[in-house]
Amino acid sequence: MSLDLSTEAEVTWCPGCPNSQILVAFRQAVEGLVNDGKVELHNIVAGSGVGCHGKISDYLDVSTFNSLHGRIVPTLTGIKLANPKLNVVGFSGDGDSFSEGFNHITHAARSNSNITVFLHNNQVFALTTGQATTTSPKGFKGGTMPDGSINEPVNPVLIMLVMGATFVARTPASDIAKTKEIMQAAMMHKGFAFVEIIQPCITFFDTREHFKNAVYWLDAKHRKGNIDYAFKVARMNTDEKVPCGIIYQTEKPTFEELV
Ligand SMILES: Cc1ncc(C[n+]2csc(CCOP(=O)(O)OP(=O)(O)O)c2C)c(N)n1
Ligand SMILES: [Mg+2]
Repeated sequence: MSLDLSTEAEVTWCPGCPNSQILVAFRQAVEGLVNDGKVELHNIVAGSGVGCHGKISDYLDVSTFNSLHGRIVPTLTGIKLANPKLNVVGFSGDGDSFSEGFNHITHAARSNSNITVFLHNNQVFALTTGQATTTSPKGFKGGTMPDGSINEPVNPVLIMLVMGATFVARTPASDIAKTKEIMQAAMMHKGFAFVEIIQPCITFFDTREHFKNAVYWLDAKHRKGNIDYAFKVARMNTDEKVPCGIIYQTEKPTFEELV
């Protein structure tokens, strides 16, 4: 059965923004899971943070919530704790969860809250017109740092592994079919699922060419629960090659079960 998950809200992302590809992938992911009987539509909650990415909740005809900047993750944890039947997913930005909300995402991973976080990593504060976030590369030039950012970037995949996330993946927004599959796997995972989505900002930090050439897919047979392999993948220099796919998956009791 085809599900129409669109809304009447006008899509105001820049024409060509990969956020639209993430939106399509998620709609397809939900449609597939609902049609396969794996999740009921009324049990899906899709929250978002503040930033361009955050508009996604306006374009999804499911139960949604738009949080304060950096606060989507604890909001989702609260929703899941109040009603564990819900399938709770959040859309966050690199600024949202690795700058303002860094403390929240790390602790949600540590406690293995049974939620899913999709990180729209465009390596920039896009909505506020192009300042450096924690994931911007050293030397990144923006309005507030015309001579280039002086800090080393953080690596979201590595941080999530260190903090104990039980599902960690990376996918490029440009590959809608693969992103959909990974979203479905993340939403079906029991425990904290984190997906870094490479989402070049075509207006303030256009990295499309780099990622088009650098992305490659991991061989799935190595991944299951192999933390040494996952750390090796996470530490790879993404200036050269960008490994994508499910990097790590394991099982642990969830925060909600333990509470
Ligand atoms: C506490 C707080 N600090 C700063 C802001 C201003 N602000 C709004 S959106 C935004 C940028 C968001 O960047 P990111 O999370 O990477 O999302 P993107 O726009 O790149 O999708 C900022 C800094 C705010 N709304 N609240
Ligand atoms: Mg951003």
